[in-house]
Amino acid sequence: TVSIIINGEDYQVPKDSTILDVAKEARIHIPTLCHLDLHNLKAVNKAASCRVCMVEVEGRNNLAPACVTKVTEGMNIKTDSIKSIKARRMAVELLLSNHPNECFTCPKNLDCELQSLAKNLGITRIKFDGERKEYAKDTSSSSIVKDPSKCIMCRRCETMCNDVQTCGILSGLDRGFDAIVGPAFNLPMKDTSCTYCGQCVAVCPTAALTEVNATDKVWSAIEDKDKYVVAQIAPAIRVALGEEFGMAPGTIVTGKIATAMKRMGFDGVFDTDFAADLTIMEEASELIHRLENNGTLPMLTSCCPAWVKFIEHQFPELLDIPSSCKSPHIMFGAIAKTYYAEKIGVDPDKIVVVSVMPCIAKKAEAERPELTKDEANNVDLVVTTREFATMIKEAGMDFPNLPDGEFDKLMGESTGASVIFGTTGGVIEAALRTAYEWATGETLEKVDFKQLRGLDGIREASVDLKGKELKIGIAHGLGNARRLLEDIRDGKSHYHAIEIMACPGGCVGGGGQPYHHGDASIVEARHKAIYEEDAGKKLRKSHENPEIIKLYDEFLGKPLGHKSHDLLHTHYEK
Ligand code: HC1
Ligand code: SF4
Repeated sequence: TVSIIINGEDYQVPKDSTILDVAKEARIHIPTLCHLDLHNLKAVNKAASCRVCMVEVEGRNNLAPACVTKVTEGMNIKTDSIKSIKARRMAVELLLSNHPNECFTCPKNLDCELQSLAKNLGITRIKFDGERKEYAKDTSSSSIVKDPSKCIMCRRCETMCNDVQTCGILSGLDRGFDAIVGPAFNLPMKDTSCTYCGQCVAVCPTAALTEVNATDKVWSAIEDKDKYVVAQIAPAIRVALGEEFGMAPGTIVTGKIATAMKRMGFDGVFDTDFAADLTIMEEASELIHRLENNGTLPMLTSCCPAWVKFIEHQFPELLDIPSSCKSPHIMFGAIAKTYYAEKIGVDPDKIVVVSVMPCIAKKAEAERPELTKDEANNVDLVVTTREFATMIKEAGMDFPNLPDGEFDKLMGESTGASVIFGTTGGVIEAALRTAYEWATGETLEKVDFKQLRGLDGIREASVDLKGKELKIGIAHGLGNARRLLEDIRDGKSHYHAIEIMACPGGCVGGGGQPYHHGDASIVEARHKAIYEEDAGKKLRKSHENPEIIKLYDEFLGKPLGHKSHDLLHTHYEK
């Protein structure tokens, strides 16, 4: 350790720490902007470009950026001197002088870190009134809008895309006043290998990167009396949406969501969890089929669209290993426009399926040619958790005080197995709960496969299927996925089944979830809540869902049968 003084008080702190780290530990607030510490993901943004965290160090002429300056023995630091406060304000005023002046209509209004910093530093006018750089927005993709005029060169997106996701899409372009972050040659996002995971959006402090907003389209569909609009919510929404209304991370709000959707005017209010149970019926059957018939192994889960795009771009030679199952929300759309349409006697062309997802990639997924080749698209519109929260606010609902409602019949029932889809390891655990019973013919008494759980980036476990060992691999975050895929490509993988989710934490950490500003404890709280919701469910295994049993009895026949093949499976080609 070393002895230092901060704001007149003595501290013993670990050698090699930064001033910012030790200040945090001492509960001394130093404002930051570009700084992003994702220690749980082993990534730190060290750009030190914003000059907001400047502090005074005795004996030095210049102020020091606290985020990258290491403490040394005897260092005497002042974080709150007039000189450092003035320097911070100057740094932010300079940023604002080259930033569009449109907070009212900005998608990040009240969620913007630059905006709140300006407020907290007491900035009430912009001193420097020079030329502002303006760039065209990139609206080429169905998932992400890039608005370089709002880029403050913090490089957080770059750290996320390159160091965590290993996709290498975003980097600094040009220099000085013209500098922005973007894809090489400033290509439109749709012409890059971007997976639309949205992790760059999740960490962008301003609105330089945001999701494509579909809320107006959803309201118009609801307003259109000719349309029959059904909504579904993803597993991970129920443990995160409350945050948008001041509720603690991990608060379970499933019932309130059902009520909110009904009050918004949706004709049918459903749960993607129903479709996750359906996915397990097909995916567990596919796994057993591959195991028993010398099929391609390992089998990889395929419900995460960013991960599917990643394998298409980065490992096209491995495209035969993901499961052929469509993702749950897409399966939901297919069943809503066939079975459900038939049951309620509505023309499928009139049905509009809206997915509420924690994910930005789901927007582009819903437009994939493989999934839209039928006359009716499987899913018509996708909004993120954040967009859905905005809709609830627009409708003036007091969300935390809404009564609990229920999802509608036919596609609203779900089991604990489907809930855990929302976090890393959950899909494979759900598949095992069913595959175990089908492969062994025995009842699985203990449904909690604790060995598959946790938040380590890569995990492995082996499960005994009555004498047959099943080896499971799990990765979340695309950098971790890359490591498992490299092993498969090089013939070094020993797994039978692998679950991959593109976002750190799985869907609970999705790019469309309430902003967590890099705070790992928020994703952790959502992760815990998912298992809590699972434990509280009466039914815990997908094949026990009575609405799923009815769906097979009355419509689909059997898993991997003809109808399933047509409606629920696909084939991805680059
Ligand atoms: Fe997910 Fe899925 S779990 S992909 O992570 O398989 O987005 O929540 O909806 O489709 O069910 C996301 C979550 C979600 C699908 C399911
Ligand atoms: Fe990179 Fe994901 Fe952002 Fe695309 S969406 S630029 S892959 S972080």
